[in-house]
Amino acid sequence: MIRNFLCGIILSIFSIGISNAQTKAPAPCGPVPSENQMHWQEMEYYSFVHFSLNTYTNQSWGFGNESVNLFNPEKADCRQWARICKEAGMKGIIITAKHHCGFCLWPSKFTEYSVKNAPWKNGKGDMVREMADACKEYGLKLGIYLSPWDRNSKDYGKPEYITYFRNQLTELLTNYGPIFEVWFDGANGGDGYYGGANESRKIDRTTYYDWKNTYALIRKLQPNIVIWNDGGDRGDLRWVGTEEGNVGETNWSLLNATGEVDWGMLHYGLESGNSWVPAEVNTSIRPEWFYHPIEDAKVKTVPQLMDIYYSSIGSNGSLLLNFPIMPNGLIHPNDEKAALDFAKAVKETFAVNLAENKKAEASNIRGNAKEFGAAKAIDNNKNTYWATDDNVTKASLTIDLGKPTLFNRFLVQEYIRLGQRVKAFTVEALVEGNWKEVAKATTIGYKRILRFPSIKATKIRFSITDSKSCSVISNIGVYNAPVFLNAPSIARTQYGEITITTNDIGPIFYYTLDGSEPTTKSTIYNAPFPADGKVEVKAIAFDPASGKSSPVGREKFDISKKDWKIVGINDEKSSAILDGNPSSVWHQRDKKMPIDLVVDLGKNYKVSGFKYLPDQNKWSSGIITNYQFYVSADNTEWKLIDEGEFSNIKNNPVWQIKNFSPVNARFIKLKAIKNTSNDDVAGYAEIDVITN
Ligand code: FUL
Repeated sequence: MIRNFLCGIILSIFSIGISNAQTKAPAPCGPVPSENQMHWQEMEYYSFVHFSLNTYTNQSWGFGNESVNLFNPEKADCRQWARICKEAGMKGIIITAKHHCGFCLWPSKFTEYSVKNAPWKNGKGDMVREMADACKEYGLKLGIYLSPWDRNSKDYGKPEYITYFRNQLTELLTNYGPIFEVWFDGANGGDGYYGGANESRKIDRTTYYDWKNTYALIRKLQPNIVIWNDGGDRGDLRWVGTEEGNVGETNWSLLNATGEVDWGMLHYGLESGNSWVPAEVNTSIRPEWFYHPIEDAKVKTVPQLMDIYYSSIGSNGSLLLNFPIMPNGLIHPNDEKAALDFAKAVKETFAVNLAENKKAEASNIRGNAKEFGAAKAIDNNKNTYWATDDNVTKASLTIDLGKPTLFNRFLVQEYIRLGQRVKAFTVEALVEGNWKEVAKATTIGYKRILRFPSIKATKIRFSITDSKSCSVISNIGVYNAPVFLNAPSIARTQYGEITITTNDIGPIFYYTLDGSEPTTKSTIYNAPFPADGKVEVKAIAFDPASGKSSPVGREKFDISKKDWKIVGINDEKSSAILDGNPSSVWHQRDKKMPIDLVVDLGKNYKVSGFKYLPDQNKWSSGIITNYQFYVSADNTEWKLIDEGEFSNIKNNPVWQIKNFSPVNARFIKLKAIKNTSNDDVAGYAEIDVITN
């Protein structure tokens, strides 16, 4: 007996020895990341800072004629930005060295439109230098945003501009140490100052910048860099087609090296792609990219940021989260708090991997070799992996948690140095002897995290149900995340009825109408209630089971819309414009641009601004980019009060808010001059006014 046992041990040691000696690692499957892409992917989370002349003009995009004299951030402190990013768990910062307006945050030798002519530090300042130094001090990597579109340059649109652009790139990539990423915004060409020409200039973005040679220059100057470009010209990283903070549920890190890239490919990647082009999810901590004081109460909440976390880092993407810098040169305390609370929530969520070094077995192990065994997926070592035999594309791995354990998150990583393979997988839990599916998904890639309601189970089974090739899984994590409730949404109908809602299941709401912060002692919400006229509603969601409250949701409503009427339109569906519901929309499709929308406010008001919310649907149309705003006392004589553009409205279709000196108005007219698709459709989710 003992002899047999010993023989068994000797035999199995021998066979492991043989299989180890014979078992080769899997061959790469399709394209694989470069070393630079690999380093970038492992950074996972880093920030954008948006700072330029727009910060002083309350604009999203500068026209290019704004005065350099505006730039005087009296407290500018890149060390504050770096400290916050570091404490928030970020690994780098990308600074808007030059945004579309052309103003340079460094003293470029090639233009006068820069900090060297600004009052800040008497023209001796260099914000890119200060950023580089602060990054170094805090152990962060530095990235550069350089807008290809330059609305100030007289040469924009001509061949000379390419030399100018490359000269600026050379300055930035030579004088500020190692740069981890360079970011080329996709907004290109249109109206601008252009050295005084004040005209519209169009370029062909596929040929104008001669990216091939521009990329060669970049790689020569910074061999370890990754290049971001928004699709057409393949860099190392791709845009995900939205600025809302999410990538597709299916997310291949692949595209074709050449050819068109449509929205679907940006969002989902391309399963058959012949080039490694992973997704970077860029979004702002506030609705807009640049600082607007009106958004101080619109900073994303922890649950919103957690959602973004799962839809970016948890969906095989990286997360590039933006901080708008205030005119004084600092990050606003609300943004700092949100970023640090978010970091704390992430830390709490992933504090204990309940699967680490537990007992694990797999349905197939490559060559039966220990070095490819199930344990390699839960050994907390990113360089080892569980792999199956070459022909095995369906396989499962079961982890024994030892005792009934509560969990609600599943994390899995492929060893992407050998390519991305998995097309579909499921997660099951063993509850009282029965397997129950708790989650399923498609792709994995570098990292995939699934959420599901808490479940108590003794075992967890991860099954790959479809794959391009054998599986190569480097890491699995099982976690029990705390509850984070979303701030409730607050809406008001045209007739003054307030509704409070949430996507979370189960919580109750408390609210205030007097501006005070709501608590569980405030008024409880049972049903929609009337609150017309100017009022600020603040509400929290409260989960009685966990005793946790959500962040405060708040909405400020202006004058009553009860007596408002849309003038000259006979379609009753047009009431969607005033119904207070951001998801309902109405379009004018039977006219030629410019297209007017006239609203009768019912009586005379002192109006000091207006608000426009475009169509919020994914395949939206009629998004107005250029407008004129008129007022009238009698719907006959109109006075032009404001005109301009809703910058960046296509990528970021948030409320567009325009302020002006107060005027008397009984009728208002929003004239749509142009939309994002250059056709004759004007769409409106909501219209509102701001009164004194
Ligand atoms: C967009 C730009 O137009 C915005 O202003 C912002 O810089 C964002 C990151 O990219 O396309």
